[in-house]
Amino acid sequence: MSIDVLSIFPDYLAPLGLSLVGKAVADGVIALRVHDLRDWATDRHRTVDDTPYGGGAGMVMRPDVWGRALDDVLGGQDLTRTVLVVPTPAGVPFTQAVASELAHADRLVLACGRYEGIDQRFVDEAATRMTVRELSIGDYVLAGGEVAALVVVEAVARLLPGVLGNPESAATDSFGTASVGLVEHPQYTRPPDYRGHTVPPVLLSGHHAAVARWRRDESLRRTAQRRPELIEQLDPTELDAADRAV
Ligand code: 6GU
Repeated sequence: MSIDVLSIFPDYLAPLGLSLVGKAVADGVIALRVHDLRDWATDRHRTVDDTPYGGGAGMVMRPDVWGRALDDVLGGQDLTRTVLVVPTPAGVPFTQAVASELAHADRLVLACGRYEGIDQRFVDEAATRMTVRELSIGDYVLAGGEVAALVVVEAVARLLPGVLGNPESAATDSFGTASVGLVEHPQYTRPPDYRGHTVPPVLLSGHHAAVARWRRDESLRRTAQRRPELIEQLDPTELDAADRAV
């Protein structure tokens, strides 16, 4: 997969060179390029924004600067499997299902806005040529799209073939395919006694069915406590008798 990130703070994307995403880039699974949007400004001050039509606070990013940057980054390629991702608090919620869809693209371009956002015409014009996803990573306001871009790239990268050491962990962790709609059970490792806190005995029992049942119960209990709205959305046919007892 090829991933291009456009930002006025390209250094903000430096963490993409580390850890799981950094390894995927080093292994050639991801071709990653980070660009400075100001390279497409035309004035001496490399201006990328202007005051909002209609008045109000803040500045809006100019569509012409963004449009030139996008065209250059795309470089006249076939756009059928290209997705432009625009992080914005006004976007559709970014979920594991959206990450899975994005993982099927050949190419992602992430347009990180700052200030009051990007002129809507940039998004609307791009949408006449390619798939565009305006995405929000949660109900809070960040100063710009860069952190959201890190979130999206990492969530997508770990779904790409050959990126995770153990593909099963992508399927079993919270919101993965094997446990749709439940958060994960707690995890334990050595030592068996940490400052007086011991490990649930069933996990030391060697009884695999009992361990699986305990984990399922803990997932349900945690989900009910922390994410009651997810319990409402559960498919009742996917609950067994033991689930219903929790
Ligand atoms: Cl994608 N961008 C910004 N600026 N703030 C956000 C967000 C995105 N998602 C939640 N808050």
